[in-house]
Amino acid sequence: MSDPTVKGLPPPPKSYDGSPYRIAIVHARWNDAVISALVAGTIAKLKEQGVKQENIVVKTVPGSYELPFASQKLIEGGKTQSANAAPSMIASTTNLLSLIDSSTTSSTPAPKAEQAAAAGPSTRPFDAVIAIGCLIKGSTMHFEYICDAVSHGLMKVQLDTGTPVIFGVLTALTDDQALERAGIGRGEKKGHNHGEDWALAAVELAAQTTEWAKGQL
Ligand code: DLZ
Repeated sequence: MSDPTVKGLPPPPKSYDGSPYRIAIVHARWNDAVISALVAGTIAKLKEQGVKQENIVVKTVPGSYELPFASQKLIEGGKTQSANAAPSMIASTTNLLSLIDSSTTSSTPAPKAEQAAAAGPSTRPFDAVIAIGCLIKGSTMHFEYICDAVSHGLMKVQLDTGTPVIFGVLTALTDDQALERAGIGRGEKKGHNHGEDWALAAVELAAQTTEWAKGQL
């Protein structure tokens, strides 16, 4: 009999507020039922941790083999977008300062649209990427090659870019193993949605690497 105290992700030593962070999800489309459940579980848990809907960017690729390349390109794209947005950020800061200034001479509050624009989607680089796929073993060596390439590829991307990449790839021997790890098992045992764990890991890594980058150890 399995010991329930041995397996699974225990809670982190402290809780993390996900509200400042921008997270990318890139998912394969192979094995859609499993993937859809995993992506939904991931997004729900990210939001529960405080990550804003507008700061969750979701992209798709055909299969898991494409995940490392897509993760790398998304991370680069996020950095480029952030650099391009910098001049308009300065402009909007100036606008906000002028609003503060005018508030000393007038009691009129800032217009709602301007407040909303200031609180719009973040253009900061991605704080973490969650790569989601589902590989199910068939009768050839295809599964072994792809599992190996994807796991090594995703590790390389996070080490090369300095952005955490969460390994959200199920490597299942049977359909039922995959379904149970997405929380949609066919029997009475529905299993557990691992997307929730990947969301928690993304927020934890985003928070910690942000602190460490500032020398807050
Ligand atoms: C080709 C293939 C096969 C057989 N099985 C899966 C799978 O179980 N899960 C998955 O995510 N992708 C699979 N693929 C597609 C490959 O990952 C990849 O998209 C193609 O080989 C094109 O590069």
